[in-house]
Amino acid sequence: MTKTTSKSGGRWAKSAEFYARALELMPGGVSSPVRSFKSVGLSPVFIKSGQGAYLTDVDANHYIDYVMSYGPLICGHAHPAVRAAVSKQIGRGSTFGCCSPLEVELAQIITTAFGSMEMIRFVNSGTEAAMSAIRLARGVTGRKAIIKMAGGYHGHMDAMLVSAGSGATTHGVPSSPGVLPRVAESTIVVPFNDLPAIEAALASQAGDVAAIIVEPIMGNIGVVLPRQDYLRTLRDLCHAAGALLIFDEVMTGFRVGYSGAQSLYGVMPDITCLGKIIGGGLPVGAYGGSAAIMNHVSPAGPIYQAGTLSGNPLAMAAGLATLRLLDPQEPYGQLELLGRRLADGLAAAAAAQGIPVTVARSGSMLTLFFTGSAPASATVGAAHTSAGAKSIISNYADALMCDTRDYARFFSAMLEQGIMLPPSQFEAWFISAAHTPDDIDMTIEKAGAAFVHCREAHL
Ligand code: KE4
Repeated sequence: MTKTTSKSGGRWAKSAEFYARALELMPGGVSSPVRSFKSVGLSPVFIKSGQGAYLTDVDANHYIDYVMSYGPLICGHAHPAVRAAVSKQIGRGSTFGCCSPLEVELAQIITTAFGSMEMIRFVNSGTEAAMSAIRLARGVTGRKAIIKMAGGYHGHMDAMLVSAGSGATTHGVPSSPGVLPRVAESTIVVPFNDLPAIEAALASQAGDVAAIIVEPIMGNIGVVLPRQDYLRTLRDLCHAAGALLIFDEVMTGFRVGYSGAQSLYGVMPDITCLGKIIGGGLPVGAYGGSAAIMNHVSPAGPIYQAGTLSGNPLAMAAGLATLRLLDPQEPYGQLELLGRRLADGLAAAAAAQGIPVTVARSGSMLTLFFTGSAPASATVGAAHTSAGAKSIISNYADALMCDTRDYARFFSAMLEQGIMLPPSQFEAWFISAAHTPDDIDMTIEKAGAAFVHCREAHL
């Protein structure tokens, strides 16, 4: 179990028992790798329940939660409206293998919120959304190559589990065993926020690029914001090369604003991927775009994609209940205030201990980067910085220079104090509408103690 646990005896005893059993039954004892706490050198905590902004684990430890299931729960755990909608629907059945009115209702809300999406297809995960969007782009353009960002995460489909190849703008190489080199070689990996790299990659593929796929605000290397005009120029370069622009807004959709990052930055993609919030905590993904593009998808067109539980009424009910709690103004105004309060408080608490950090944020998603060893070369972005912070993280290479040991120390010290953070430097923290200013202030206070712990580790 965790080092902390061995020190404090049985505080996480039941989690340890569950983990021992889980290790016998599931690879790494988990259903998704990040939950293993491996990146922070600890053993995982097993959660019994969530309520609003709070979690309770199987040992009755309570936490203020900033994981929030990695984004879906913008209104908090077990929201009454979601519980009522799911309870009502489950009594009528969860899935029919037939069309249901709820998928039409949810499609209406989403395509109204996202003006670039005239039509939408529901799937069951963000991975499926990205996988289907890439197949669609290739089918529509008749082209092969896909350009993605280093550190960009679009789910676990083979073509996206690719690292940059030897030549910066040539064929990718598999980043996981089991991905065939010939699949990886059609994926070109370039740094985020680097327009010359995009130009070179497009030129190197001589008209064979089907699409560029990008998280418009990166969230899977930690939160990394696009430089001014980056997205606009990226779109123009993409279209000049005859390629489609795919925005993966699985994390940012309905998160950074009611109409996602594309509205925030005023740049409309050809295809958008969504997930997380649109399912309200149940498994829902989606991809969408113009009718001209989407009508290539079966059965309207020849590009095949299907799913037994796609659009199932139970998940649609959870998604509808959640999106009906949102509008273009709220809870985004409240979340901006809470996000700014937390980011500023973290930066100030770190500065008080002389710990170099950068807090990058967009609304209610943020990352506290421990920049003690990050390059001074990284350019300035729109982020909260603490005194002594050497840089603003602008791409994956910068993020990889961060001090993951300090993050692990900080994570452990916060967990001990009842604050649940994502167990990796390279993830985003999420604030929900259920978090209160008191929760934020308590988190900042506990972060102060955790930064002392980090400072003492350097003495
Ligand atoms: P899922 O297949 O996990 O529903 O979505 C994949 C995905 C696609 N695109 C973006 C931008 C994403 O952030 C994700 C999933 N995000 C991770 C969090 N870093 C999910 C957490 C996990 O893998 O357990």
